[in-house]
Formats: sequence, C-alpha cells, structure tokens
Amino acid sequence: MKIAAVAAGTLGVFALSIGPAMAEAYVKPGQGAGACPSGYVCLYDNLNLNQDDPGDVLVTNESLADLHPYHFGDRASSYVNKTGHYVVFYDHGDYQGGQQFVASGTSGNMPGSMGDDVSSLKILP
Ligand SMILES: [Ca+2]
Ligand SMILES: [Ca+2]
Repeated sequence: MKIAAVAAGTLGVFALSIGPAMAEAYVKPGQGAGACPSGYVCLYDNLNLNQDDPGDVLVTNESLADLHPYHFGDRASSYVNKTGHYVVFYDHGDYQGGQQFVASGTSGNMPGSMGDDVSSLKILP
C-alpha cells in the first residue's frame, strides 16, 4: 500500500508539471493587444498599449507580488487582460495599497491614478 501511495504522489507531481498553463512572467518589446498571448495579463510601459510610442511589455500568467525585479515597478501605463479572470492592480508591493480591478477581455490605459504606479498584481481565481 505504501508503494502505491508513493507512485500516486509522483504521478500527481508529473501531471502538474505538464499542465497547459505553466506559470511564467517575462518582459519583451511589443505593441498593441496582439503582443499579449491568450491566457495572460500584459502591462505596457506606455499609453495606448505602446501603439504611439514603442516600449516594453510585461507578460504574465501568474500573480506577481513585486514588479520591480522585472524592472516594471511604477512603470505600467496601459494593460490588456486575457487571463479569463479578474486582475487586481495594486499601487504598492505585496498586494497592498490602492486597488483597481479589471475584468478579463478589457484593455486600455491604467484606470484611476494607477498609471506609472502599479507595484504588484493578482490574478483572481
Ligand atoms: Ca509608463
Ligand atoms: Ca507603486
């Protein structure tokens, strides 16, 4: 019985590791909503999804408690949400401070006073 339990546990880890939605976050240059893959939320350095002014895009399908390691702290001016979930932007790290909720399928300039202020983001379940 103990062997069977260990085997099942190993299988579970394996199944997780080949899941379709590997958590990842990276920065690339890009413009427009097409720069954001399906299943991800993307932050753009400049207004209007970088379409008037080329710049970097932070692409992520995981919540990020601190954008500074990606050199994207206090920098995002617009966004695209293709996660299928609500995303919450916070003006401080660790999901603290002011919040802005954006629905899946929406995009545009950062709502409220969140432009050049987002320091963390959470993808809701
Ligand atoms: Ca900016
Ligand atoms: Ca901030």
